[in-house]
Amino acid sequence: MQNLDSILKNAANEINEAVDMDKLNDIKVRFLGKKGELTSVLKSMKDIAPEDRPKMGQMVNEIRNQIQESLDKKKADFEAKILEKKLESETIDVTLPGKVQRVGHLHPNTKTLRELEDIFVGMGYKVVEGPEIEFDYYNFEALNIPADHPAKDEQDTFYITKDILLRTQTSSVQVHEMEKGELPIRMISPGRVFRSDEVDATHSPTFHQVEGLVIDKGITFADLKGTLQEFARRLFGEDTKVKFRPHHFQFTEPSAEMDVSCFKCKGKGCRFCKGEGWIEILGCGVVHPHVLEMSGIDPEVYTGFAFGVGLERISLFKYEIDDMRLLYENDTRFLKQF
Ligand code: 2NL
Repeated sequence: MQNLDSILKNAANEINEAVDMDKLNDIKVRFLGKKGELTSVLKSMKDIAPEDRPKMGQMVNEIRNQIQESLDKKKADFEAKILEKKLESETIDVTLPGKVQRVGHLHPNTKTLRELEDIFVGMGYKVVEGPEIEFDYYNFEALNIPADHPAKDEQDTFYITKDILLRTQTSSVQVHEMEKGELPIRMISPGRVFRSDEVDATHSPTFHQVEGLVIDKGITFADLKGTLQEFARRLFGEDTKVKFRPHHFQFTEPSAEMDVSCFKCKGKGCRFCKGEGWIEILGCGVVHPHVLEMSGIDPEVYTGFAFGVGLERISLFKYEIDDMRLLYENDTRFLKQF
């Protein structure tokens, strides 16, 4: 019994002085483990008088429980201290200024494109895309611009081989659509086009176009005027006026350029329209019968109109930007304004 008493005292002392979890575990093994001091007391029961054995067993159990309790308590102390340290080192200063989550937005060109698409989809047109690399045939020949025609010079482009080039207009997409022979056609074809141009405020070797094409029985220049006038009103506002000036394109006859009244000055003349009151925004015309014929459409049965808009040109005008290069430089200090 004296032995038990000293075991309890020793254990209590050691637990009290333990400095970490490892030490505690060590103590547990030494006092309570299979080869520990208490177990060896139990093993020596055979030397004790049989009538004292139950009492002895009970005491050993009590001491085991007491030691276990002290160990648990010390362990809880350690855990509390560890947590306290962690909380101290990981404190969050809720008064610090927050990090601003910057949200981007669409590029002005993308906004303009979506607006154009919405307008024409609303009028029943479908949006069709096609390859940027094309055969000379689809870019020029099928649009009434034969080899060695001087009109080809105006649209000088980048050639990959003699017959394969970077498209100068998205009309090529419309030629593919006409060749399918599914009529009527009501489509727009937005996309990137290429020209061998020097960079300046209004030119770039690559820009974007949206071309439109309608082919059906009985389509006339009146349909073209009505459609494009409605387009201009939806894009620039109800009171926008339009003006058609005669022009020449190889692929349309007759052809015209359409001006819109300057939405800034309402036609009075300002910096944007260079005092003109009008701004040129697209080229258009009645599809040339030979163009229909080449794609397998009978010009005696079907007629159509077509137009081409430079996307950047519209963006510059709508967002009052005076240099096209600003749209390509991707300087967010500039772009975030729109
Ligand atoms: C411009 C304006 C235009 C067309 C594009 C076209 C397409 C087919 C048939 C006939 Cl498939 N025309 N597109 C028509 C008139 C003008 O673009 O300034 N182009 C150089």
